[in-house]
Amino acid sequence: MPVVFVLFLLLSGCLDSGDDETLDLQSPRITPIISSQVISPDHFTEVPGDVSNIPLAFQVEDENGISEIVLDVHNGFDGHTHGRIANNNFVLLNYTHTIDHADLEDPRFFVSELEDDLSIYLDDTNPLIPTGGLILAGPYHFSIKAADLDGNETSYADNTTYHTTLYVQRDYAPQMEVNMLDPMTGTVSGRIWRNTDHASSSEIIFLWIYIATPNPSNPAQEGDIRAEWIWGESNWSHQFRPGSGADLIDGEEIDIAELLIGEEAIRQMTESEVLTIWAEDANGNISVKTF
Ligand SMILES: [Ca+2]
Repeated sequence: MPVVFVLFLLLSGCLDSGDDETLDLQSPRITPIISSQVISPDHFTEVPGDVSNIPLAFQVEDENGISEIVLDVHNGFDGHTHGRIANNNFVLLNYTHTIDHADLEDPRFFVSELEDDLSIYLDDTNPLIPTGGLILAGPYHFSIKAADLDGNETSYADNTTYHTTLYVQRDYAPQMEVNMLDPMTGTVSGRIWRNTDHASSSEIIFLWIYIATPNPSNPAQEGDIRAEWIWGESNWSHQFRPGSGADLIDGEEIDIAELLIGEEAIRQMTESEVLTIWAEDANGNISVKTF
């Protein structure tokens, strides 16, 4: 037998003989439930205006036992508000829920299926939303973290914490539709408008339109932006773009074709790129849709 191979056997024998096999360095694994390809809510979920709760479906496993699972939603508007939106009934959506070790039937395995009704409520069923309060539409960060009994925690850095952005749309926030998007001819048509049927709507004050390649492997970001346009002035500061741009002519009804006519960046759009529209109103709502 070659010397190197003997050494290998001796070394692996040594490793196996200690207490090492009981040492758990692995954080809990957060995965989709068996019957599904994805965790719910999925990456970049757009929550329609008439939906009042976001169903959760995921499972968590750890061989040495789960100590806790923490679910969290907080705003991803990326900044602070100006004083001008402080005097209305709108509140930021907040949600937090902790599942403790003591709550677990099986300490090594937790599963929440859609029918279990573990949901994020978007109305005052959620104790963090005051009675009669309206949540601000906008991008929110959602995360599922977990820790095991040995203190190993999931992390954002290696994506073992599940995290994504949810785009919560509301009927009182800016509305938008794109009827045609044709890179061949460089044509975009559609509209962005204030929903005057809703008493809590307000005028549109800011528009950010961008062309980007979505990056699902980096769910914290909106993708790699190739071209962008800005009109009006935002209520929210943002890390990656200016807070104001060219004058916004109309806060009630905006023709997208007029805004983007002749833009070469539309003609250059590839199969993997998308057009995203981010519209804000005077109350602080943000509507984001991707086409
Ligand atoms: Ca573990």
